[in-house]
Amino acid sequence: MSIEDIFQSILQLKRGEIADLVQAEIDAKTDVGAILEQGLINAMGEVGNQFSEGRLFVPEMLRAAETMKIGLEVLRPLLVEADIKPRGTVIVGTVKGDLHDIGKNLVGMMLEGAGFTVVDLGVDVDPKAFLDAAGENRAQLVAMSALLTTTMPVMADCVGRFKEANLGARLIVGGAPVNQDFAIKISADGYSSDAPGAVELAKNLVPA
Ligand code: B12
Repeated sequence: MSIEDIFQSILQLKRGEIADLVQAEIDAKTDVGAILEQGLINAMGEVGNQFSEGRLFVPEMLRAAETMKIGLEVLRPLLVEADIKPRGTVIVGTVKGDLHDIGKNLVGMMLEGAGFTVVDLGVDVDPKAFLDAAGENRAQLVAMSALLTTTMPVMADCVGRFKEANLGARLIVGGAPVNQDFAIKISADGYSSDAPGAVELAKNLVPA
């Protein structure tokens, strides 16, 4: 068994197999980062390519995502293994109109692993819900995810409302179509292209 088998199990939509495959790699002491990147994340990238090329459709994309999530749950204890005292509270969510949650979940897990208390608002979160949750939880940081170009403007709306409300929480953004230029343009406090980068941002913006 190998990481390639994990990659293939996602492409072949084998929901029943992936948990055992991931566990086998963990037992074999394969690097967790490699399982995550080369097995799980790369497979979703390939699913996206096949969707763009019209070789795979929404129902398959959904099953691939479900398969990936099962694999991610097996990795979860290793990703959140933390022995650090609480560092602060982060609100995470995917913005209004957007139902993609795998990247957001990964960011949440890694932030948890770094000692942050994570309040996950799920998907399709409107700016007011981000604002309310940040106030109620006295959050230091809000991490927003968007996977669709059409939902990126919601991030701008959200940043604007936070600045107006002057709550003091910092805002970071991410997701496949988001980039540094966009983050600067909307006056977000930070951007990263991946979950470890989100943790670095969080540590810098919310010092222990
Ligand atoms: C799986 C998937 C789905 C699943 C989602 C299931 C789920 N529970 O998430 C389903 C089938 C529901 C779906 C639906 C749709 N999808 Co879709 N989907 C994907 C796919 C294949 C993978 C996304 C994924 O999970 N990637 C893996 C994770 C780990 O990566 P990630 O999300 O990018 O997250 C990483 C970083 O971006 C970053 N990050 C993420 N969030 C954050 C937040 C912060 C703060 C930070 C710092 C970092 C960060 O860290 C993460 C880990 O490293 C992508 C293709 C792709 N290459 O992205 C298309 C894709 C995003 N989908 C697309 C489309 C078009 C759709 C639909 C409109 C299709 C349709 N016709 O219905 C619908 C929209 C539904 C909706 N309203 O949201 C397009 C978007 C095109 C665009 N430019 O807008 C893509 C790019 C496919 C393509 N190539 O065309 N989709």
